[in-house]
Amino acid sequence: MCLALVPVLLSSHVRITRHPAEDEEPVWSPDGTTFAFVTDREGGEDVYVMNVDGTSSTRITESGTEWDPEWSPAGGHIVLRSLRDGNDEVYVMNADGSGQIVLADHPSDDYGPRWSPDGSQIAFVSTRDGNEEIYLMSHEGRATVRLTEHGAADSEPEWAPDGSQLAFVSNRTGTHQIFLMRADGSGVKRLSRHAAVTYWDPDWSPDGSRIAFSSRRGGNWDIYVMNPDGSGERRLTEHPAGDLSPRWSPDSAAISFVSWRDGNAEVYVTESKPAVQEADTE
Ligand SMILES: [Ca+2]
Ligand SMILES: [Ca+2]
Ligand SMILES: [Ca+2]
Ligand SMILES: [Ca+2]
Repeated sequence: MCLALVPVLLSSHVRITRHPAEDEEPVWSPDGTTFAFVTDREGGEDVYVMNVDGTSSTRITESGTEWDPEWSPAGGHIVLRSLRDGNDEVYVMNADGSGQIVLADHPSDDYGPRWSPDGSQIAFVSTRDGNEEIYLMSHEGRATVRLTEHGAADSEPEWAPDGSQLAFVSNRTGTHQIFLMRADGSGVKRLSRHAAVTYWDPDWSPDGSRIAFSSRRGGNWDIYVMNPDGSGERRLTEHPAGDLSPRWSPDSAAISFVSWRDGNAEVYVTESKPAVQEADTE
């Protein structure tokens, strides 16, 4: 693999949380004022909301086994992964934590929910057919259909902003790579171009112009962006600590992420300016 490194000015990173607990999985609310995130500040992992400057954090779940928060496109609801029933289920609740309802209710593990841009469907991951596959259900938890059918692990679904395609992660070619498929599961093609490295956490910018992701290269996780055709990878973080979980701001101008650079997991925000351009060739 040939990486042509062209150093330019690294983008600035602003630290949002300052707490000895593990603060992870920040997701911007659609109006850009609030993060939902996961933290173990009070014991187990629960979902909290806070202002985007890190103030006024409020716990909205209570089981201590909650992950994968995701806002509804209209902002009134949060869908998440919960282990409260003994296996992973997808739950939905009002954004203040009230009205919690199970959606994907199955003895298998069900997790990773991502709401479709029009609000009508939720993509999620389930092991109900023997290995990790990606499914769609209605936003009310009905009419579940399977999108992937492959013996490899298929996870991390992420909608294109126009709802026509989903990006996802699969290790069907040996390493974890980012793939694209149509919203009916057809037309699967590999998007990421460096077969020897690990890709994770795809997140499509709301303006459709780029896909952010995390990637482990040389043993180090960093945040990257690429064009929606897989070209033009650019690295946004350059730190030996783990940098993961990128999420675009609603205006596509900034990316939140998690880093362990200050000794425990904290939430940071970076501008999305390119830091290092890498060649597309392997
Ligand atoms: Ca922390
Ligand atoms: Ca389940
Ligand atoms: Ca599979
Ligand atoms: Ca790093």
